[in-house]
Amino acid sequence: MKLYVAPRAPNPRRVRMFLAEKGIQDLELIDVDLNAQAHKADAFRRKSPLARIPVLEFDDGRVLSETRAICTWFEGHTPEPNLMGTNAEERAFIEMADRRMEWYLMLPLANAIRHTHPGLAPLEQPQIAAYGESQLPKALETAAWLDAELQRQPWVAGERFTIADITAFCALEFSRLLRFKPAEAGLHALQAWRDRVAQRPSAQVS
Ligand SMILES: N[C@@H](CCC(=O)N[C@@H](CS)C(=O)NCC(=O)O)C(=O)O
Repeated sequence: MKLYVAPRAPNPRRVRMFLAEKGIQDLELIDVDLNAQAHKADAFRRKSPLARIPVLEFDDGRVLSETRAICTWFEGHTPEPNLMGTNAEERAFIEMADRRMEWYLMLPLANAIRHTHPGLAPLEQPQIAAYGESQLPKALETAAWLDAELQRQPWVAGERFTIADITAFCALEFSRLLRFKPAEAGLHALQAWRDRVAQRPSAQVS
């Protein structure tokens, strides 16, 4: 199996962190040079028609993209440690938490960066600075809500570490490009949670 990734890109990082949590190492990692637009070349579009990574390519030629779908595949084939829920009840609540992190934290943060940071200009054309600036307060609103959640519970989805923590962590790490630090915004529970996740061996992948 081959996993197409790019250093510092948050979605490939989510998959790599998920794999590290599960101790899965038996797959080939292939770096895609996003700045050089390698993901938009015809050869790569045959694997990922919407020119996005991460992409998982099976030995039989099938290709799976979308971070959550890739994680679902690995969760099914390597169930322990469980990161996505052990029964329908838990799966639904963890998915809710994960999608909240994806849509209301990662997406506005990513758009804030993509539309304002010169390093992201090759990927985001046109860059619309005003749009990027409008996204940061939306991400901060979610971050403030999450801070309150983390004052009541240790992890994003509740009592244990799950895929939702991985999504939130990768989003926050990417936001360091904006020099965003939760503690400086008064979000101390979020900062403490971030620092705890950063101690995990899986957080070392980038
Ligand atoms: N919904 C997709 C998002 C994938 C995505 O946007 N990946 C970024 C890297 S983090 C990418 O491929 N960007 C290429 C581009 O913007 O042209 C997922 O969950 O995997």
